[in-house]
Amino acid sequence: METTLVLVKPDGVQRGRIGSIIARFEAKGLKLVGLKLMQPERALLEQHYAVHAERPFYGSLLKFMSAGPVAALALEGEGAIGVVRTLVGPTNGAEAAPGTIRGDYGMSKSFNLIHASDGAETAASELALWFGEGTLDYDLNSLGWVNDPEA
Ligand code: FUP
Repeated sequence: METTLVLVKPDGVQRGRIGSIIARFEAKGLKLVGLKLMQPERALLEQHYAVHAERPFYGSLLKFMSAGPVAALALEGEGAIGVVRTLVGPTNGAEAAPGTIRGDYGMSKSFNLIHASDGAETAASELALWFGEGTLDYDLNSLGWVNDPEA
C-alpha cells in the first residue's frame, strides 16, 4: 500500500476543478486520507520545489504557486504513486493525452492544474511537508453506509 501527495494548484482551484479532480481519484478506487485547502507559505513552496531551485522557471513557479489557495490531498492505494501520476498525465497540458487530468483540463506547461509525487522518496518527504500532522487511518466501506442501521 502506498500514499501519495496531490496538490490542486491555484489555477485548478480558481477554475473550479477541485471537485472534478477529487472525483476522478475516488472513482479510480483511491482512498482519500488527507484533504485541506490552504494558502501555502513561500517557505513551504521553496522546500517543495527545492529540486527545481536552479531551473529558469523556478521564480515564476513559486509566484504562481503562491498566487492563491491550493488543495492538498493525500491518497492511498496499491501502487498509488504510479497510478496517480498516470491519471495526472505529462507536464504540458497541451500535449497530455485526453483522459488524463492535464490532458482534459489544461493547455499549459506551467498552469497545469495539479502536482503529484513522482516516487516513493518524494511522496514520503512531500507528505511530511504538507501533512506534518499525519494522515487518517479509517475503513472505507461504501455499502455499509447506504442504510442507517439505527433507523
Ligand atoms: P511534473 O512532474 O509533471 O509535475 O513536472 P516537473 O516536476 O518536471 O516540474 C514541476 C513543475 O514546474 C511543473 F508542474 C510546472 C513547472 N514547470 C514549468 O513551469 N516550466 C517548465 O518548463 C517545466 C516545469
